[in-house]
Amino acid sequence: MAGRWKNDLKWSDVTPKPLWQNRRQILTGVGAAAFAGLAGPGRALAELAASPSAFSTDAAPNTLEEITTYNNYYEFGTGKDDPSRNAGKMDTDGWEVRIDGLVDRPGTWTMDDILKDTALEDRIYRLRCVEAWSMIVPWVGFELSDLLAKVGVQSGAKYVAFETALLPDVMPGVHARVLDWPYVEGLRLDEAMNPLTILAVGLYDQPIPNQNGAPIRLVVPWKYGFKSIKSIVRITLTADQPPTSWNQAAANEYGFYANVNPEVSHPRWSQATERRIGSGLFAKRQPTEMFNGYGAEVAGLYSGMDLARNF
Ligand SMILES: Nc1nc2c(c(=O)[nH]1)N[C@H]1C(S)=C(S)[C@@H](COP(=O)(O)O)O[C@H]1N2
Ligand SMILES: [Mo]
Repeated sequence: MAGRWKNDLKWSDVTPKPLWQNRRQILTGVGAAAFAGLAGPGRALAELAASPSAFSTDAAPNTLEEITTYNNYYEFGTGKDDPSRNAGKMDTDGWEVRIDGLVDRPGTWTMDDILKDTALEDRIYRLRCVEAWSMIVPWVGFELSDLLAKVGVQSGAKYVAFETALLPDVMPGVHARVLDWPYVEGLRLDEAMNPLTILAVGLYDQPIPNQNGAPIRLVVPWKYGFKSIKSIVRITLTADQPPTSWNQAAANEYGFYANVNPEVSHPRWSQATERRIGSGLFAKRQPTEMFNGYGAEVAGLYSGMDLARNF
């Protein structure tokens, strides 16, 4: 869609900035000139043009600094600041996503293919990690259902499986057997088709930083953060429930569904409350909401299911 980017730039024209700068600075001529210098020859600076969404929370987003320095991306290390220190070496130029399985048009998609005729939206979502911390993140993305419609989901498909890139040369974390790499995740097809489920390509109106899952990652806001798989290279439509990394690592701690649920404790800690990142050392924990507060949109997906058993 023309105008997806200001100046009609293509995804491949954009270099995510090595250093994140104040947005106000970007919009001034001085800032833009400084960036053009940083971006290097032949590369242009773009700001993602996205429309607002009724699905956004009006809660104040966490700062870009918080969102990009407190991360879980175990391929780059298990420390919260490991991804921001290590993920810069991942090269996302020429990224491709293979879409296959029970689809009418299997194939390999570049980011330009994926974003062609795709309207981007701002989605300011709550993110609740299974470790009982939370953030508010202003994603830029589009509904997964838009992409699935383009590939044509066949009637036998019941689940969607996702896979993260496995790049041992730049991912120090994959040399440790914390998980069985590559990181894999999955959704039931109706969960994948829900309008809340997005593929994010941006954050704070800029291409998504590597540590947050560049160049394209899943965001499923009513589920624990580990379902929102980063740096996707493969999407497969399947008839059977696909294996998922955390469930395989510890099935008694991490279920396939992983819906945020304050009433179902993790075996080692309560999920009733959460710590909002950036709220300060002495801030009160806040109550965790069923489905992370998205029950009006998604509770119907689970009617009749025992959510304590299907955790
Ligand atoms: N490939 C991959 N995806 C991943 C993870 C990971 O380690 N590897 N961590 C998950 C977890 S536990 C969370 S809470 C979110 C964190 O996303 P953020 O760092 O953008 O806040 O990413 C999820 N996606
Ligand atoms: Mo998480």
